[in-house]
Amino acid sequence: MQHNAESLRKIAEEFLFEGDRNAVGAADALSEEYAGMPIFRTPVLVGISSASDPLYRRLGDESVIGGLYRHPSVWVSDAKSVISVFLPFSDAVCKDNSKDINTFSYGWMHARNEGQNLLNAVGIRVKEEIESCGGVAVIPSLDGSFRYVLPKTTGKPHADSVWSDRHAAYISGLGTFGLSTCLITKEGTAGRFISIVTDLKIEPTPRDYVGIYEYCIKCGRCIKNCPVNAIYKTAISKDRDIADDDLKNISLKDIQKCSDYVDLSEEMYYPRYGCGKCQVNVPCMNKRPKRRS
Ligand code: B12
Ligand code: SF4
Ligand code: SF4
Repeated sequence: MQHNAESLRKIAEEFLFEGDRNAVGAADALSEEYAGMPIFRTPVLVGISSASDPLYRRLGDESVIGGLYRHPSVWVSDAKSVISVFLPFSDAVCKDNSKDINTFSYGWMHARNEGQNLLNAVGIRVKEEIESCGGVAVIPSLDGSFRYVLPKTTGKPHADSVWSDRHAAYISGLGTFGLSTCLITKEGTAGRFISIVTDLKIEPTPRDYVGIYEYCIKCGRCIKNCPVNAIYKTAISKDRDIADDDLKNISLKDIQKCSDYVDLSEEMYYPRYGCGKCQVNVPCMNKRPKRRS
């Protein structure tokens, strides 16, 4: 079968909503009221990019991701396409995390942890579909060699990783970054991404944007929401490739502060963790935000 973005999207969506897979199990629930809470909502988004898109070469620049990053052709020799999948969080998850900025949300932590397991299963379902069509497929984030490093270790202002699912989503036409550095899709920013690299040729999804921060309306709500002020207005380092128009308003993040805060949630709720206040109660939470005219 010759797949395209829509056929893969349907496979992912059907799998996600089969039976009661998309709900927090009673045995896992941090408290009774979370049992049965839906984790994701429709529609699942799927974008495709060509593995030979020149942007994939750019990601290795120190100012974009850095030296750890591996090109799609390192993950799959003769890679032809990258499939990017976005699962938006349910209204219940977003509502729960919107209730109190200074408290870790059980609903969000379930979405981070049980949601990630479900996202992995969706990724594996897509990978198996590709394999059943004779393709080779690799999910970088599930590969044993996946790793990332943070400023504390490197002294660099941002994280470096062997693969970034957000950058793959950007190249695959799913959306652009925001001031929080989170990726904003047409279904918003609250949700999770996974990517599958394959040697099957699949028609790429056109990008309806040029700038890397084009969907962000620079309202600053994510900055206000962050409990540890990890997102702030600052001077832009000149080596970062940001459109002139964005330079006036842009904010960057203190990733280390964020990471330390997420670690605190883990100390309190191990094995679960997560914060995500920058992704809720914001105009880009569940849709592409509109600029006021
Ligand atoms: C390492 C990591 C972290 C680290 C560092 C985060 C970071 N911003 O890098 C820590 C622990 C702090 C963290 C925190 C969180 N994370 Co995290 N994390 C990751 C991970 C594993 C890798 C991220 C990575 O590669 N960063 C690399 C750096 C370079 O990325 P960057 O700084 O954003 O990149 C900028 C530059 O490249 C710049 N740029 C400059 N020039 C150019 C040129 C071009 C062409 C381009 C494209 C870009 C560009 O633009 C980017 C945006 O400013 C991914 C999963 C994955 N495998 O991808 C999840 C991921 C990014 N995390 C996610 C989430 C949800 C969170 C949290 C909300 C925690 C939670 N779950 O409760 C917070 C949010 C923090 C935030 N505001 O970003 C989601 C993001 C979803 C989204 N909508 O964006 C991801 C994608 C996980 C997933 N599977 O969905 N995370
Ligand atoms: S909250 Fe506003 S400034 Fe922050 S990423 Fe969303 S649209 Fe951009
Ligand atoms: S995840 Fe929490 S700590 Fe990290 S940037 Fe977002 S709001 Fe701030």
